[in-house]
Amino acid sequence: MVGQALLRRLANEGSDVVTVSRSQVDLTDQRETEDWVEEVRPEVVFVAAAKVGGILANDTYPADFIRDNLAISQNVIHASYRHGVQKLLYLGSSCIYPRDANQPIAEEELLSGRLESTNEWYALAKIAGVKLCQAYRRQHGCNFISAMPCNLYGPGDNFDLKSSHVLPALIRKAYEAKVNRLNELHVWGTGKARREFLHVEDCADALVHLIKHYSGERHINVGTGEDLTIAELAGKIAREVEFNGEVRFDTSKPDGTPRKVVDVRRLSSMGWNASISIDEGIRDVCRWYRQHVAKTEADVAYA
Ligand code: GFB
Repeated sequence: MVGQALLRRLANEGSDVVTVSRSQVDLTDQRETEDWVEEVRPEVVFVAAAKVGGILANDTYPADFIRDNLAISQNVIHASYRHGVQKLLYLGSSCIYPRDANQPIAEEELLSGRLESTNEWYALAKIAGVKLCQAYRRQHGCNFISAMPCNLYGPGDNFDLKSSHVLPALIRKAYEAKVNRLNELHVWGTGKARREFLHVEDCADALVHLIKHYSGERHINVGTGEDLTIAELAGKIAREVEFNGEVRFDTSKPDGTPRKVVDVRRLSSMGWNASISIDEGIRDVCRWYRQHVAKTEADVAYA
């Protein structure tokens, strides 16, 4: 999702953009990654590739999340160093911060406390990626930077209910409930957990801003600086989809981190702020979902 958004964003920059699909190069494979970077010799690299998923996927497949993400980070960063990449931006996630970090979470909170147990494997791999960038900068003088976005969403998101994040999951559930004339929308957890959501087009724009204007060792938060409860999010999605039934909370499912809203003052002081509101973003993704994912006749009729 981030890679596709970056391609759309970079189309306005006049850059020669090179990509490679997962079927052609497995970034968890050191040899394949090194060979590809050596052949292409990019000047700039965005490391948006990762194994990602929502709370359930993270909790169910800890080995995949830590192994694949460590391997991708190490292979891409080392190959970029070996083959003279001039600038690299590594994408992390706000889940790298301690579960009970002070809110809004400033960059300095990294490694100040215990991680959230549902995603500590993914978080550890992402922290290692940030540290790799810092270490290659210190030892080899590489201009490698890191960005920590909050929860991302947008066109091209994953709508599979077992592996998706909350926003696409609730859009799908609300549509299916509406189309099948169900009375209830099932939301995991208590609904009280708070999350910050950034539209992927905003994220891509921020990443391009950072690659142009930032060259420091410190990772930089990327977000809107505003959050809402999962119950409020479910309400907004239900209204957008015109689902008029009841929202039910399944407290047998975990809430995860109680709150993670990032402090965006550093990025803001560099001249970048998010521009897509959560309401506009939900509308945009619902439209995208109707056009690209909803396939049943009833869905098409509703669209
Ligand atoms: O988006 P999500 O899976 O990821 O869940 P995290 C956010 C909140 O939404 C949790 C609740 O409190 C979930 O219990 N939720 C309610 C749901 N209904 C649903 C649903 O149908 N599906 C999902 N998926 N959640 C992930 C991390 O954490 O965030 C990753 O596991 C990564 O490592 C990513 O950092 C951005 O925000 O809890």
